[in-house]
Amino acid sequence: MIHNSNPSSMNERADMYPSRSNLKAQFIKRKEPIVYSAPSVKPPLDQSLIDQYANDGFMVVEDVFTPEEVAMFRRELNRLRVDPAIEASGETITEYDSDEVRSVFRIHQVSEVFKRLAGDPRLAGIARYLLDDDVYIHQSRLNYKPGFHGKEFYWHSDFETWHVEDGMPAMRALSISVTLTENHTNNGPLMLIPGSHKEFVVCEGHTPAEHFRSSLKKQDYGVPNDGSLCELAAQGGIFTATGKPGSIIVFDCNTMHGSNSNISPFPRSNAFIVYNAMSNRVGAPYCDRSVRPEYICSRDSISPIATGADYD
Ligand code: 6CS
Ligand code: FE
Repeated sequence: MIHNSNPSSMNERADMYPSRSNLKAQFIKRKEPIVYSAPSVKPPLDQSLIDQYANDGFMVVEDVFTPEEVAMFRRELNRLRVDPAIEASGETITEYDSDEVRSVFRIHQVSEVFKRLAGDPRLAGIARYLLDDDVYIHQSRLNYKPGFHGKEFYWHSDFETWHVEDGMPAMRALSISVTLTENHTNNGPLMLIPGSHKEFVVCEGHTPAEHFRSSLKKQDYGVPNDGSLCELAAQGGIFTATGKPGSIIVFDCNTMHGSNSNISPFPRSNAFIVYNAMSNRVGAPYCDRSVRPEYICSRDSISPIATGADYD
């Protein structure tokens, strides 16, 4: 695999991570830190977890939320799945081969429960520490992955999509996935490739118009080719993130991840909150397509999230 440390820019703006252009699949060494806070700053979690995050690109923390909080999240999960206002808005994403609900986006705006979750210091505090900046919600969603019918999320780097299609300049964002049902080996848990966050994987092909209409159901562009994946997996292996309800999986924007279809009877439903640094606000897409809608990528509603205390 070619390692190109200084690719030609495809846009007038310095595009240090061009992808889906005429470049062949290749790796570009990550330029940014992973943990932005200085070592002298006391982390909100055990240092061993921070070290794991820096090295692997993710960490799993169990028992973050109580069973009562999880029960509240589950009630809201079920309410939003059939919320007529959301369905009427056209923002509900269904599976490509059924009417089963796959994802509901911008839950931090349509739900008081998940707005509080997004601002909860147990999440936002971790994001602020790792990104060493005020943060805003770039995207939030519920991925339902229902029993029997929940389809896969093919391997991808979120940053590759957020850079190319949303104009996110640098790797200074992360996702926190909150497990709302048991995530076990049989119901399509998140799989991550340790160490993959250190290489930007250039993807081949061009971004179709209104790509989100298909990519959120089944992603065929902005995915690494087999050679790139073989190399990453050979280096880092594949980690399967299992956890009881109320756990969190924190992963860097550039960590390669995916999840298999769920043919078990047990749903694997998680909430995802994506925190972006205020200094890394999205701009014009790096691809020659129009911007994605607000429910997928915050653009008009960018403001630092208040601390949890402001939600009391
Ligand atoms: O396009 C996006 O922003 C979404 N796609 C995937 C597969 N993960 C990140 C995000 O939800
Ligand atoms: Fe993703």
